[in-house]
Amino acid sequence: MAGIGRRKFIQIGAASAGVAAVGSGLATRWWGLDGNPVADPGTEGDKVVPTFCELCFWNCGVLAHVRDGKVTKLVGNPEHPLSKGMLCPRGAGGTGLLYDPDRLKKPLIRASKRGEDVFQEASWDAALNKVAEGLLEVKKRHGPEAVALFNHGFGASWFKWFMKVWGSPNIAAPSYAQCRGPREAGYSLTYGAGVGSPEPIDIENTRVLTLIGSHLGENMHNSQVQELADAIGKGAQLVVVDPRFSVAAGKARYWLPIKPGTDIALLLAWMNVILEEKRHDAEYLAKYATGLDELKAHVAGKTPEWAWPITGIRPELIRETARFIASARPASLIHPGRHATWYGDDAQRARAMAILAALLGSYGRRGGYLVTGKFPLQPYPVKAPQAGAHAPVRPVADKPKAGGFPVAEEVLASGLCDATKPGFAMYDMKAWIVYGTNLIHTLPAQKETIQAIQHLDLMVAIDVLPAEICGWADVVLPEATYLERDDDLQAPAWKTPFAGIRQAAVEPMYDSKPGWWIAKELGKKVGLGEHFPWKSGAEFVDVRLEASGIDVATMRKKGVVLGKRIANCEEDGATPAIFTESGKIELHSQQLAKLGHDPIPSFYPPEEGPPGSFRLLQGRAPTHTFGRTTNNRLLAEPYAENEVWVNADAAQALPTPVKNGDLVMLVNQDGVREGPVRAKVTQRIRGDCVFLVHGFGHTARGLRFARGRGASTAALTTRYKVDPLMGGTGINVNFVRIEPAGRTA
Ligand SMILES: Nc1nc2c(c(=O)[nH]1)N[C@H]1C(S)=C(S)[C@@H](COP(=O)(O)OP(=O)(O)OC[C@H]3O[C@@H](n4cnc5c(=O)[nH]c(N)nc54)[C@H](O)[C@@H]3O)O[C@H]1N2
Ligand SMILES: Nc1nc2c(c(=O)[nH]1)N[C@H]1C(S)=C(S)[C@@H](COP(=O)(O)OP(=O)(O)OC[C@H]3O[C@@H](n4cnc5c(=O)[nH]c(N)nc54)[C@H](O)[C@@H]3O)O[C@H]1N2
Ligand code: SF4
Ligand SMILES: [Mo]
Repeated sequence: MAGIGRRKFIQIGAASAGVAAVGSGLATRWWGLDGNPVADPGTEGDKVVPTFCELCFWNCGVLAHVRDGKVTKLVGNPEHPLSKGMLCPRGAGGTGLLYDPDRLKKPLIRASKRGEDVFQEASWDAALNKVAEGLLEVKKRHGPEAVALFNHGFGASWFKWFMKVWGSPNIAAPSYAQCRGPREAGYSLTYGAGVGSPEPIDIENTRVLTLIGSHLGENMHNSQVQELADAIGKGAQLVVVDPRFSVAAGKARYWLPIKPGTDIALLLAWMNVILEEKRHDAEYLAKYATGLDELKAHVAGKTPEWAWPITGIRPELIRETARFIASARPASLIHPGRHATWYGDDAQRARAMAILAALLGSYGRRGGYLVTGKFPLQPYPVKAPQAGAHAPVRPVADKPKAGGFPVAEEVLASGLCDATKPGFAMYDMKAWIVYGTNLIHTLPAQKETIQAIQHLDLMVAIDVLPAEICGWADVVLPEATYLERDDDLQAPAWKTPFAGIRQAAVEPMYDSKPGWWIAKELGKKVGLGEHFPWKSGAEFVDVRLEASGIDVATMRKKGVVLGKRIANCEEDGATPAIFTESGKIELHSQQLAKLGHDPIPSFYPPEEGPPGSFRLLQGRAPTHTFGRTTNNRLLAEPYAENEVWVNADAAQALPTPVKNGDLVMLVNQDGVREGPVRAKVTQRIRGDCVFLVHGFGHTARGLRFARGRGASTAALTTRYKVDPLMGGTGINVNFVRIEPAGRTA
């Protein structure tokens, strides 16, 4: 990858363009992937096909250049609001997935014990027959609801429809209980609506941006990083709260190296200063909020001096930053974060952030939280399941028998996994369909996931790569990648409503098939064919476009249509989107009081680890998305394996001191050993924690490139702490010792 270093990707500077996003190809030479030599990913195509990206879940608009039936380069669609002409490095490297020589090529049927990863190739007919027979058997014995769908990614829509007509409500994505669920709950309790994705925040126009762990710049959600660069270019200031000196911290006016797990104390102290010094937006709160008196009383003693020994942040710095944050209101944005499952008290931390945002009057105001809208699209005319025929009868099985998780608004993936082990829920799961999620690396406590899988009668994995989860499946179905398939239309809520199209740039390689086809054929085989009337993915989309009054040819040529601009903030004439029962922003939550939970967040100290251990923190690298890109040879060039960040003084004080670049083993509190992994010895992290990028340390034998590279955060995450409000699984409760590589336990 001549000419492109890591630095170039992660720069967030005054220069407004460029940032994280790269407009053109990644490399300047040919790169060979076994039998799939691909032209220089900078080569212009003789055909350009607009579509949208699936290297992560942001779904940016892409222009795919095609020459001689091969995708040569991927660039951002300038008309698409999420990419604005630029892709992040992962999106630009999408051909590394399309031409990955390790892709799943044919359907596979298990030929040995579960988990041994031994399969026989099969025809689609044979593989789908096996799935259909298994599903019908489960339905006969245990009811349709005993089938669960785990899914992540845009292409899952076809399989969600399958589940709907099949008659099971047990559909979960790990992006709720393992990711943004606590945030959604915290904001919902406060404003009556969760944040959603893409986040409706106005980074572009903010004057002070406060990041509480959200490591933008490493976390590469494209438009957010572009807006961040623009904002910095226009003089916006950053306050970064992170135990680690993140990329964003490098651009910040203030870095608060907080003791992990103590953010609620800092947030309460900030509120204390803002309220005591009357720096809050009293007029806004009088108009829109309730519970200010209770909040004032609650934070009265929570002074910066109180928070100091808890957080490790000096009182003067807490005061100064509180004043600084308040000085920019309402264009002072407390970023809501995204991956919030950290310590098990996460919904309350998110609520504290939501309350602080309200004190600043930034919810519904320019530079804060915006009002967004969806492009109105007509559905494809499908025959809906009839109540009593196949519509689900039993409720979702993700909650414990005894009740619990009163404010969960989506299905918990971890809850469905629990419900597969007998005795947890009102009924057990007997079959899993797993679409685009590598549950072995994604749910905490791998042993529990595997235990659950061993209770199943049938497990089907639909994937593009032979990920760990495929190794545990009975049947593996190879999906065509996003560049080879048509999918449904996208129309997320956004500042300007828009609709985008995914269309195949090239034919599916090998014997892979698009999701619309797999779901339809499976539907036919289980006797539900009438509910899958579409002729193809493209026909499905065209019918929707026509019914919605959108010109098909224009959409297919441009890739995106923009809706009417809407008023996004109070300054434009919109009212803040408050949907609580009281109709007000609930600084004090009646709902939580009734449920017997703290109506205003309180700080409880996180449990400490064993002596001599470090708390394990996890995050992202700019060129990777979890484990889904770590086998992508193109994206591995700048970052092929993760490294463990260790504080320099702490590394020196270890029984066997560790130098930068040394190979070490990580041993967690339950004796799990991971590595060898290189140590990044640095002053950029506190001494009580270490940091690893998630997604490495693969064990699947088919991932010939990624296997064995780096250390697996998933393997080290043997413990998790469940959020009592919504069931999220906090993972920052694991601790590791650092040992020299080579020493055996
Ligand atoms: N230990 C630990 N666990 C975590 C996290 C963490 O930081 N640490 N992060 C959490 C977060 S924030 C999230 S959102 C989740 C994400 O977790 P997942 O959604 O499981 O994401 P990946 O691990 O990337 O797995 C995606 C799978 O989809 C496959 N895939 C990729 N593209 C396609 C496609 O087009 N079609 C199909 N059918 N399959 C495809 C990939 O090969 C891979 O097997 O993990 C959570 N779990
Ligand atoms: N390149 C890239 N970008 C991505 C993704 C990806 O896989 N790759 N995934 C996307 C997805 S699905 C998600 S959910 C987001 C995740 O990205 P974020 O929402 O930013 O969430 P995390 O990954 O949990 O954040 C990790 C940061 O939190 C810090 N941290 C850890 N513990 C604490 C603490 O107690 N307090 C504070 N204040 N900080 C702490 C860590 O040091 C690290 O810098 O990224 C998205 N963007
Ligand atoms: S942020 Fe990057 S990886 Fe995610 S959809 Fe956009 S270009 Fe693709
Ligand atoms: Mo996530």
